[in-house]
Amino acid sequence: MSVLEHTLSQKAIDLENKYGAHNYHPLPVVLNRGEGVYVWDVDGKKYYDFLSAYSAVNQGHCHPKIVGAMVQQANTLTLTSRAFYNDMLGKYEKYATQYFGFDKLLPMNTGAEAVETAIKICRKWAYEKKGIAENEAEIIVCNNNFHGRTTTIISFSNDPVARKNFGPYTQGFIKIAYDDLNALEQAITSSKNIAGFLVEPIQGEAGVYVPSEGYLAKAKALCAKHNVLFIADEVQTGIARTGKLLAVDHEDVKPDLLILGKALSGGAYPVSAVLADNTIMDVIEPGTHGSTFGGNPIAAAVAIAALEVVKDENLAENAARLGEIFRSELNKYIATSSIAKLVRGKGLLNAIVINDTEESDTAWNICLKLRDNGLLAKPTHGNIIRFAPPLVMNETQLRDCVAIIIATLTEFE
Ligand code: IF1
Repeated sequence: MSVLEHTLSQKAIDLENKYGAHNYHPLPVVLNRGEGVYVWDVDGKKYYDFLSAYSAVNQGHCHPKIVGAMVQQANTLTLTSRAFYNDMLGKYEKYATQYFGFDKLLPMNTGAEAVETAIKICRKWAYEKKGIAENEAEIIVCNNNFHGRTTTIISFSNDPVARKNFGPYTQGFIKIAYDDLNALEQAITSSKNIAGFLVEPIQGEAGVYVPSEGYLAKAKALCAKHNVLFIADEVQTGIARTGKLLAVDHEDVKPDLLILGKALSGGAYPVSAVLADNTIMDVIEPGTHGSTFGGNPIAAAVAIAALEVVKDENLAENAARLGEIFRSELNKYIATSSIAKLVRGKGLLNAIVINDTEESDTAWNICLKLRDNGLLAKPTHGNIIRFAPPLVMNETQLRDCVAIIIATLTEFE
């Protein structure tokens, strides 16, 4: 890197270090442009984006249809609050509820807000419809979950870094092992106060853990049998990422509460939502929940465009097909590799487990080398690297990326 290049990038990094809270440790690359599957840094170097902003940019960076909808609405009406009606929210709610097959949608902004909203709806349903004694509702969650960073959500996290010194913690959650139906049945039958089961159809941050075939369907059946709400957090796995519109679609499961975020806007704007049928959503009445920006006209316009792109460009089918190629090609390499232990995932949500300890910096160093070789990815935990490109990638680009990944890993053999 030349002195000038170093200066441009370093200047940006120094500004963040000096004026920004240090709540992240980004890979040292400073981006200033994105288009489709590519991003560029301030020195003009081009990269394949293999993180997609944690699966928010499924439709590709700066998709013209999504940006066009955002700009047009931004020049018309940006925000009314829900104190008044606007002409975009109802259109979006109709489009999205029919798109996903639910009666109603509650619009929010971030994934964590949508998860918090689902928890509130589940609890209110438990007291007003299931008849659980007030303040006694319990929601079952899985170990190694990631559902966001609010105080209630980290209250049921088992990640010490995400939890430490943020107490006192919110009560009313029971933790069980992921992908363990016996543990779920035991927890559901352990008490009459069980209101819901909140689960990621694939555990993303934990390291892209795909549960056993049938887990989601059997978990939903257990919930239905015991009048417990099945709450699917599809913030990361939804919107075509895993090769179906929703990850639960792989098992034909309809959640009682569906949580969406990230790529619901194609990464152009914070848009999240909770969807449910009337028997559940009708516990929400005026004054019981809300948000200044939730359901704003720009969010509505952007989400409609983002969802249209998913269908128009067959992104789920593309993710399924390219994901098979990705795992197949990497498995050929892994068969004789000393550095890569395994690849796992579904559609274009994948991860490679590196043959080193969680504490090692090998995965980080591999990501630095991937960066130098023109591909951006980042470890989830210690020795696991997540690979999640935009779903608009074509086969030629994917095979180019596989070649870059294998060539880079080979340098660490
Ligand atoms: C970070 C990863 C983490 C999510 C699921 C809700 C949310 C997320 C399944 C909250 C957010 C983001 C948050 C970001 C890094 C990234 C992430 F798994 F995607 F990689 F952290 F685990 N449910 N995931 O994955 O949505 O409030 O962020 O809009 O916090 O570091 P949000």
